[in-house]
Amino acid sequence: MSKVEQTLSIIKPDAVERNLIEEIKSIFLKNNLIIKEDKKIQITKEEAAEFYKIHQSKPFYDALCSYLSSGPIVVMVLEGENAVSKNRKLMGATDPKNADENTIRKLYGISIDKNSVHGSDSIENAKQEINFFFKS
Ligand code: IDP
Ligand code: MG
Repeated sequence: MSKVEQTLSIIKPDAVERNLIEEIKSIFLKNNLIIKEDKKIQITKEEAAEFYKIHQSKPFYDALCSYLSSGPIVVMVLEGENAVSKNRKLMGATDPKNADENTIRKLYGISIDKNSVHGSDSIENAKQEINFFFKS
């Protein structure tokens, strides 16, 4: 069963810095994900801490929040059939070393922390994350 869904994608600072915005967007478009919303912003560490609060008990939480707020990011709402799982598949594994060939993280990720993209991991989280950046 396929259905049209929305998911949140973020192009992280390492990829924005390397001018990979258009390359990454083209991967979504080629795979039938429409970019419904799109903005380039820089968030504060406090905002990053709120966004990533699900990870607050992890040893890498502080570094993760510092990193996401360290430079401009591009936040997007992607829409298409099975958008949540499709985006996760296009992104590849969290650690670029383990990511499949031709995934965004395999192509562009530098390391587990500088892994170029974020994507919502469930429909429920997608709704929350979209609302976080694009309040309706
Ligand atoms: P995901 O981005 O593939 O969904 P999560 O487990 O949700 O992965 O972790 C969120 C982010 O935290 C990852 O994208 C990565 O940048 C960072 N991260 C995850 N695990 C580690 C780690 O073991 N060390 C450093 N950073 C990590
Ligand atoms: Mg995650």
